[in-house]
Amino acid sequence: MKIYWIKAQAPRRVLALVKHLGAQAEFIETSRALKTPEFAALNPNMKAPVLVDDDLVLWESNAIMAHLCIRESCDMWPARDPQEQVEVIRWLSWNDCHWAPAVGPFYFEHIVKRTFGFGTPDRAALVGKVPNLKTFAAVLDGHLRSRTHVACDRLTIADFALASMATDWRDAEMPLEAFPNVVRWLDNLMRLPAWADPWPQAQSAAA
Ligand SMILES: N[C@@H](CCC(=O)N[C@@H](CS)C(=O)NCC(=O)O)C(=O)O
Repeated sequence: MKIYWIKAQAPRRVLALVKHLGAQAEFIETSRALKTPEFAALNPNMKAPVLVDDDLVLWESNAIMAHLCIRESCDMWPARDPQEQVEVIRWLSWNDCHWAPAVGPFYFEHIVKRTFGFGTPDRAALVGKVPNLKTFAAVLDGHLRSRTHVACDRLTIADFALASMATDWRDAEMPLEAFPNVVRWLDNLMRLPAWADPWPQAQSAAA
């Protein structure tokens, strides 16, 4: 199995899960190859992550996480329970439509720019993003008031999806201090070694 990755939030979900599951994989750092025809043949979106598992070529981190759970018999994707699948899909959808767009501008200005050398954060551009972040942080905080995890009362791929940008909230200057249940949930995830340090050590690089 091969995982094509760059040091960014969507690959982070997949890399953390592979490590958490103890699955064997070759990790291919792809930042210099994303826009090549060879990589476009794997993922026409020219984005990471991509998983290659025998004949299967899979892009989209949530789908990759579900595949990994099925492959490794892990209930972080509830393959045998349709009602739990509904619950996980609800939160994956909420992430894509609401939470990721709310936290994404902060993640981009502070983390993406620093990681890829795109310049300094434009804090002024973030001022207008605060109300939307607070709106959806309040939803998540209320949900987590009586829960340790986002879905199914246990760790699922929904936790990794929702936390993939928010986990950097302090560095990214996301105003989440007023949402203690979100902070507790993010701090607890950081106690998972695979989540705290998902990045592969030895890297092969795509040309
Ligand atoms: N929805 C996709 C997002 C993929 C994506 O946007 N990947 C980013 C990193 S988080 C990327 O490859 N960016 C490089 C680029 O767009 O050039 C997923 O979850 O896999």
